[in-house]
Amino acid sequence: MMTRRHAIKATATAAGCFAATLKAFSVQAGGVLLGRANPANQVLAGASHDPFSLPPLPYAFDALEPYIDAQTMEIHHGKHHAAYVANLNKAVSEVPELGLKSIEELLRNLDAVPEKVRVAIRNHGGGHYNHSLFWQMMKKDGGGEPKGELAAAIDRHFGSFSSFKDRFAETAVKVFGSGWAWLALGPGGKLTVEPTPNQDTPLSMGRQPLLGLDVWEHAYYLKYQNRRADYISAWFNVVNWDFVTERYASLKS
Ligand code: MN3
Repeated sequence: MMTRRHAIKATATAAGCFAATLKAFSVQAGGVLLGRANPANQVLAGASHDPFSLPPLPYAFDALEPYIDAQTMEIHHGKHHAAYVANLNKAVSEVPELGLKSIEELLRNLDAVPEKVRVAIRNHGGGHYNHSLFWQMMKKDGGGEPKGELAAAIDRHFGSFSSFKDRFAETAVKVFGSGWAWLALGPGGKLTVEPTPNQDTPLSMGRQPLLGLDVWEHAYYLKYQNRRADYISAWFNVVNWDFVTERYASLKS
């Protein structure tokens, strides 16, 4: 016999599953596609009732060689990011209606998340969100400098691209322990360079991440060991400025 409680749970699960299917097609962050609507994503969503799924890496594991090695990318995406997704889904299963919200909605208003899962959503949801962006913020044959409006805004806020780069690198070097360095867009079009600890994201502080650098040791230790500064300067060679520029354009309007 199906009790009322079971019926509610079944409905919530079905709704979560529907939301997952929708998300696979259109996970958006301010108009910018976070996940890619591709067959691999649809298979992931179709095979699971979990509301959140691991987006496929948008390039091969070795695409960022020699700056970021293939083994690091494979473990980073397939183990670390996958674990954030699994733990996020586990937390959401305790409060199924959260599965109807996008990851952006959850992180933008953590105070609205029930206390019993708030830390888990902050850490694992943040991990899922940050990494989903991070993969897109890099590409094969990346690097160089931004163009157009973003280049002008960087000059305006930081003096020049080169002083922005120095400031970003210094912020990333100085993160104590595990965390991220960000270029973020705040109210009134203000650009900031800022660190976050753990998997915290500028999104939870009212700013949109434009560019982020993961400085957890899992992001670089196999190739760079303790030489985080070397990883940071190498990483600038794989930055996908086209993605960052488009993201800036769509978020600032
Ligand atoms: Mn990471």
